[in-house]
Order: sequence, then structure tokens, then C-alpha cells
Amino acid sequence: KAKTFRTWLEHLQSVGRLAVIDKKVSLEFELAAIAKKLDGKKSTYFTQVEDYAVPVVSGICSTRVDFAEALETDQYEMIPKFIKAVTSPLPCRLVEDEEAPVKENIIKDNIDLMKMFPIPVHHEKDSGNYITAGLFIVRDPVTRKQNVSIHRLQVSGKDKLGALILPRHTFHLYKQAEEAGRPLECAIAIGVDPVTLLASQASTPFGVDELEIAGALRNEPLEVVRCETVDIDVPAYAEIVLEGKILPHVREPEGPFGEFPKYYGPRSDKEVVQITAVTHRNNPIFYTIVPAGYEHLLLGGIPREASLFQTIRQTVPTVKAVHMSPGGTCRYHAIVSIKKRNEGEAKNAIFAAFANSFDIKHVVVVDEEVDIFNMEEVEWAIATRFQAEKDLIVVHGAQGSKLDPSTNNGVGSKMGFDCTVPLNSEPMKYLRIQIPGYDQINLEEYIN
Ligand code: FMN
Repeated sequence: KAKTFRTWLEHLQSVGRLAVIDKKVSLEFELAAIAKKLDGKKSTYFTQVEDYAVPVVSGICSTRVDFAEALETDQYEMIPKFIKAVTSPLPCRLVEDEEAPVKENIIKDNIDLMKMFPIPVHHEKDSGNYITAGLFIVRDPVTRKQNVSIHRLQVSGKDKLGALILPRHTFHLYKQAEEAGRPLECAIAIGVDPVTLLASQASTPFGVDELEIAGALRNEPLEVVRCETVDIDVPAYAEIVLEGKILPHVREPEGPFGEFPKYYGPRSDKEVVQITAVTHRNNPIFYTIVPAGYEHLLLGGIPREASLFQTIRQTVPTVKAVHMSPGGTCRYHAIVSIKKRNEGEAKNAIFAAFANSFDIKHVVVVDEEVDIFNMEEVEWAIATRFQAEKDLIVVHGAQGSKLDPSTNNGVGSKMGFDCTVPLNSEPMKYLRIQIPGYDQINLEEYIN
């Protein structure tokens, strides 16, 4: 089902989860507004975007269940499966151009991105048209390993993009190239299968190729093909690939741009990508992620959960599950369930969560029988199993997310809630009320 972008769309259509919109829509706001209305419910396929021949898709996975289905597992096994793939990557299979649909059309001259593709404007104050869903692939010239991430890309000219590249792996490789006075070659793959899309967000040590994690998740090597103008391998079944280079010592204005916390990231001088070639499938489909929608949040949240689970397990081996909840933008709030064996373990889990990622701001730890994917249950645990006097941890002046407007340029407070029941508490005190036989009742036998 999730082998390629197109097979996944066919699957969505066959199960009634693809809303096909034939009415002509505007690139500016209207497309994003409709996709957002259907966020978490249906994927959208816009056949008529202004006068473009190229259709646009958004929201290919916008619930945890969608991602679990793409990974051929369920919500609960998804994180263990992701962890296994991150720790045992599967090398890609390089195929010839003839076997790679993305090479069906190759354009090297007179590139004009806005003429070729319906690249939308998503939010009110966005500085312009943005590519939000491209896998940004670069290569380490020393190890030849590739690195994959997603970066927002502002269309700054006919063949020029402005990129936000936060200080992680891509940034590191770019800085190395820039210090040597060289550009960093890159390729941007738009419209890949949802498994490869999710794999691009894995939190890995430097030097791990996320396309190899995609292979491990798919149980078969991902087919890749060498680009035309850069030394980069891209998914052979991508809808569209933009080839280019990040220029050394060039910075130009980018932003503002509506970001995952539902606020704008500011305008400032950022890195510039010069496009050198475009390749695409016949009848290509453009793909956009509406920022701050469930697709965006979960794409960051699920791989973060995998990483968080591993960090907590090092100190609290009985951790059962973790959840980066959408209300916390799938980045700032972590809900953790543990089987507490020793008093104090919940607090250790809180510290481990803070250590896992600077983005994590509030941590709630509950006992294993609380369903951490049901936020009403989590609130109930806070309401009835938590006393600030002894169960609250607060740390001030720690590094947090710069995109959290309540911080002082990223510096802010962290807070942890220990909502586990004391081990020595009297048994009736925290006994959850239950109606015997409740789970076995089939209402259809009682109501017609
Ligand atoms: N990271 C950035 O640095 N800049 C961005 O503009 C950006 N936009 C993103 C948009 C989407 C839809 C998603 C899902 C993620 C985005 N990210 C962005 C996060 C990175 O892609 C992610 O952290 C990635 O794992 C970084 O990989 P790296 O550490 O290998 O470089």
C-alpha cells in the first residue's frame, strides 16, 4: 500500500479517505483552508489549482492510525517498530534511470518553479509561496553517507529558494562546505511514500542515512537513483525532484512563516538554494503539508516518541509508552506511562525526558493503566493523583524552543508532573471504580 506516493493515494481512495476536489481553487489560502478543514479526517486531492496542469495533494497521513497503517502495524507497536528500524538501517538499492519514474522528465534550462508547480501560500502573514514537504537530501563528502530532513523552502526567485536550516545535521554539513568556500549540493524530493516521509524525521546520531531507515521500515531496500547535476541519490518513485546547491556565504531574507506552534517564525537572512535541475514523473502530483496541521505535528511527534522512549528506558526500564500530544504541538508536551517499581522513578523519568530534547517543556508521568493517548484520562490523572507540594518539578532558565513565544529567545522554565500513585498507598484509596461486565456488554442486544 505504502510503496510509493501513488500506491498510497490509490489505497486512500479505495478506503474512502481521499477527498477529490474538482472545483477550481486558488493557490493563495483557499487550498490550505480546504485541506485544513479536512485535517485529521481526509486527505485532499486538488485537481484544478488555478490554471496549473499539476494537481496538489495534502494530508496523506493525519492520524496516528494512518501512520501505523502505512507502517503495517498498530498504534502501540508503531514506536517499537520505528526504534528497531532506527537501530538497524537497510542500505538503499541504486537503480538505473530507466527504472526510475522520477527521471521521466528532465529539465535543466529556463527553470521557473512557480510556472512549473502549484506551490501554495498557506497562512495570512507568510512571506510567499512555500514548499513545505520536500525531503531535503545532502551527502557527507567524507563518509558518502546521505542525510535527509525537511526544511521549509520559500520560493525567492524563478530558480532560487530560501531555506530555514536549524543547527542539526544538514546545517553541520553545510557549515563544513561553507568554511571550505564550497556550496553544498542538495536534492529536494517531493511526493514520496508515507513511510519514507516519516523516516526523514528520525532522530539519529550524525552519519545515519534516513533513507536506510525507510528501507528497514519497509522491509526492503528503498530504490534510489543518482541525480543529474548533483552527486545525490533520491527516491526513484518520487513525484518531483529539485536538484541544487546551498550557496556559500550567501544569506537573503526569508519568512515570516506560519510554523508548527501555530505562530509565525520571524523574517531574517537565511541560506539560499540555487536550483540546477528539475526531474519529475509523467503527470506529476505536487504535495504540500499545511503547517501546524496534524500531518506536520505527527511527522515530528512519532519519531520523537521513539527517541524519547529509548532515553527514558535507560533510566526507567519499566517505561510502557510515551506520547507527544498534539495539544502540545507534538513537541512540547510528553506524557509517559511507567510501571513504577521503586518510589521516585517517575521523577527520574521526568529528568530523562528533559534530557532527551530541549523542545520538551512539560512532562506528565502516569501509571501504566492510564491510557496516555486519551487526554481526558491524562487530565483525570493530573486532577486526582497529583499534589503540587510533592509531585511537581520546576526548573528555570533552561533551553527550550525558540519558536515558543513565551520563552525568552528559547530560554524558559520546565515543569514535570508526577501523577503516579504512591507505592505504599492504601489499596482502596486509588482503586478505579468499575462496573463488572461493562466491557462485555453489546449494546445492540439491548437497544434496537
Ligand atoms: N527543520 C528545520 O531546520 N527547518 C525547517 O524549516 C523545518 N521544517 C519542517 C517541516 C516539516 C513539515 C517537518 C515534518 C519538519 C521540519 N523540520 C524543519 C524538522 C526537521 O526536518 C527534522 O528535525 C529533521 O529530523 C532534522 O534532520 P537532521 O538532524 O538529520 O538534519
